Amino acid sequence: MIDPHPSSAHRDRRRRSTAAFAHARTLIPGGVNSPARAFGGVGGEPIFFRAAAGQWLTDIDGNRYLDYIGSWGPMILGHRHPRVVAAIEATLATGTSYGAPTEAETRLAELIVASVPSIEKVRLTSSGTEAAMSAVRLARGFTGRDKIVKFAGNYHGHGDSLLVAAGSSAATLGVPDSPGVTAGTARDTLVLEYNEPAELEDTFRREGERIAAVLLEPVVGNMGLVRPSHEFLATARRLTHESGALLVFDEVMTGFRLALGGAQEVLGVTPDLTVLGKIVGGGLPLAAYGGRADVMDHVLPAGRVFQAGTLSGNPLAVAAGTATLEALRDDPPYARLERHGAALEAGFRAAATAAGTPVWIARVGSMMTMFFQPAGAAPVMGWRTASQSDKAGYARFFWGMIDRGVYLPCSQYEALFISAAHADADIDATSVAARETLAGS
Ligand code: KE4
Repeated sequence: MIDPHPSSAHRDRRRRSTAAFAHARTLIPGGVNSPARAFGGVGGEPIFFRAAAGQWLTDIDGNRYLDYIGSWGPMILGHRHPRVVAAIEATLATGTSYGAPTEAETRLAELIVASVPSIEKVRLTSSGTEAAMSAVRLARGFTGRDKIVKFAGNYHGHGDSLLVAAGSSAATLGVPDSPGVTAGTARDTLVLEYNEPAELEDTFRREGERIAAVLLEPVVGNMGLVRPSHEFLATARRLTHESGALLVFDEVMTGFRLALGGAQEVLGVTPDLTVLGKIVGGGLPLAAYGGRADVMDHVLPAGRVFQAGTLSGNPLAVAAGTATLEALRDDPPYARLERHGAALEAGFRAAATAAGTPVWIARVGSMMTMFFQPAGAAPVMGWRTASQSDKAGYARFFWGMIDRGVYLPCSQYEALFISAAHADADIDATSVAARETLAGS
């Protein structure tokens, strides 16, 4: 646990959050419904919120913050976008859940297929975990093989076979392998170092005919932001193709974020299956997995690979996701997000340089991480280097920015997200806050 760094001013301005957290802990494990919110990576106590609009969050003490997590990615349009609110309200007027098919689900499927060329058929689920877990089961069912290759620092939700050397909150909490994941389960998951093509080659030499799939984040957000090398992705694509294994892109975070077609559009690499979440649900519980029709047609009831869900394709979530994707299609924000991303990167870099703070900044579009690294450290290209970050240094930065009204990810091992609602003035103010924070730390 990082030592708490909140200033006394912080504690005084968030008395209601402190009380709310104490009460929540008596009823909810750790006081939160997801460990990523527990502030384990930055110390201190989580802040409780009561409202959001556009790029702004308001906590239960009435403090306002510029929001750079956007619900960990979904809120690319900003909070309470009029098209999304209107779509949810209109759906509310006719019903919220049927447990039966609706035409709205087919319309969302059409939008996903039109946006992501590698997806010919798609199945909706209620969370990214469910979608990733199902894609793994499908890859095993389609190939008849058992082994899955994943990469340290990549997080694919909390399905047992994927909670092995996970990134995201598991890494932040220093618990790479969770209790409860059996040795038998973990045995079929091979965990390699990201951006190490030679290691992947060697693994396929030894295990190729037993590997069902290679699963990866095509741009990693869950160890902080790490870009793939072209050689790494090309090697993964070649080896899976040659061996009959499937290449699965986990685009829960990057899907519709880096482009309408996700990271695969930006990087020009076509996977066999894609896992989607976050933005595709517009902030409501909805995720998806899809890809080659000849693979997807193995999913029950078209095929024999079981997957189901009471609230899969829930009308409210489908309405929010559809409105979000239509807004992204009709008025693509990606040039604006790139401009703001570049400006924020320049602002953070200038602040670190002025303060003499050694950092490594990685960014793709509106996703960015400033790694607090030892002076002269190697570029952060995988978990081996990401995990060397100065977590206490990041924690001091996080709390200094909180005190200046900027809400960054509460972990060095997460990416920040800029929304289409952020204005030039917000980006400038955030850069000034970073300069003041690093100068004072
Ligand atoms: P969910 O089950 O949380 O909807 O999705 C799991 C998941 C799968 N794949 C990727 C690439 C992801 O980033 C995630 C979830 N991301 C974390 C934050 N990095 C969600 C935050 C949380 O767990 O509370």
